[in-house]
Amino acid sequence: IKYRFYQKASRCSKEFQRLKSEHADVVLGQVTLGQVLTGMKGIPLLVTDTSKLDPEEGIRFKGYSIPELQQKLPKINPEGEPIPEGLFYLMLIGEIPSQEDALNLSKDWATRSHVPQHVFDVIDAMPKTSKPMTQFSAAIVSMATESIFQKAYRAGVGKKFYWDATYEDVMNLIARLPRIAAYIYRRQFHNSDHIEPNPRMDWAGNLAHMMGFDSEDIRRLFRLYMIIHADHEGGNVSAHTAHLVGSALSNPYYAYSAAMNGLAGPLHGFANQDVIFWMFEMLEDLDTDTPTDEQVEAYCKKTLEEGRVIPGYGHAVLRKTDPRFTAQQDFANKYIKDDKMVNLANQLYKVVPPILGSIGKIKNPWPNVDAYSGSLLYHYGIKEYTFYTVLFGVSRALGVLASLVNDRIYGMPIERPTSHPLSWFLEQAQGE
Ligand code: CMX
Repeated sequence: IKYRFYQKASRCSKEFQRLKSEHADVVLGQVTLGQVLTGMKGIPLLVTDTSKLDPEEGIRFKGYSIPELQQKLPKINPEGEPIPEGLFYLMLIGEIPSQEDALNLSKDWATRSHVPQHVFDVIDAMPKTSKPMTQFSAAIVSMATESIFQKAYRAGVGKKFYWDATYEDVMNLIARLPRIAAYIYRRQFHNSDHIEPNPRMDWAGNLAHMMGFDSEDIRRLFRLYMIIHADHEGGNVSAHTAHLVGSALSNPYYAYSAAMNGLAGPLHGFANQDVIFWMFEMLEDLDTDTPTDEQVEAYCKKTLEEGRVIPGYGHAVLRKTDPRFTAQQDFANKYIKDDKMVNLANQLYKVVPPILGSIGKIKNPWPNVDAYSGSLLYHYGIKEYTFYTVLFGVSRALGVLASLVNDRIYGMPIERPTSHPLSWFLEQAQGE
């Protein structure tokens, strides 16, 4: 896989360098003050090859939509969902892998999955009251002791070989994340009764196994979950953070730990757990498990009046229902007959968009990925929702870290946009 990646990516790397040297003056568009003041939305600033987000259609990974991936990527169980190894291969190399390619990747990650003892010691040293994402981020950064990139850099390895050491770090890091996540879960919620990995299992199946879930149902859910959360082009907070930190040639452990600190924010990956928390809060407040649409509507309005956001709804880029939401809803329709939280997630999909749409300022009243994931996890018995964002973090590594290897093989420079004081922007506005 490394050789195949090198063959493909070195061609792109030449194109990157050619664009830089021959076409640097090409104008890509205009930047408005509005874009600067609303989070730099829509400015084409980043080169990311793993996936592209269309506002109307949603995410495509190397050109493939989620339903296409569900059809084309290799599966272990023909009735189940594809294994995420196949998606990583696709994002890294740009081709749908064969069954053998995906299984070889699974084996490769299994051989790399040993987590050094000091990482567990770091987790164990933290109070149990520390949030799972705090433990996850700390565990990842503590693993920087293992960085092959850092050692290679210190040894003076040439720039054109940076990608190779980055690739090794990235593969090791991805391989170890399930063990770290499961360790945090079992420590926090199962009295540190840890479960050893099964080296014969696939990456997502093994994560479920180490968390204590061995049913085919959960493996199927985890494989779907790990695929749909894996990447969302380059500008989202976690992906952009890893790219930015990596651009300083900080090692992949530093870069990914930083990305996880961004993912932990309530406007980003924390919504994964915030949604279910808010849904339970609603049921408790309404004192019923089966609220009417009117009750749900009134509760949503109350949330908004309190100045809070409706978690799981809205998006910085999307302008339609997130296909990642739809993939999960289809999954629930297929496998879950009647479930309190799944029913409520469906009911919210009916009630929330008209309310948000009527406010006017909200650009996208439709649900995002986080509006459904918690209900599915909860249904299958993973009820400890303070942990959910860690699962998001395991998955997000696939896209973000594949991009980090690209960054280094393309020879991307340190990122350094320009800033100005507010007075400068006022002057620009007055000078119009
Ligand atoms: N509930 C209430 N208000 C919302 C809202 C929601 N779900 N979505 C957007 N708004 C508000 C914004 O807070 C903003 O208000 P102000 O002008 O008062 O600051 C206004 O509507 C305009 O926002 P926008 O341009 O439509 O959306 P942004 O790009 O600024 O924000 C997002 C996008 C996702 C942060 C926002 O929709 C949100 O807060 N959603 C709820 C949290 C959530 O689900 N996050 C997960 C996103 C997916 C992910 O990364 O995992």
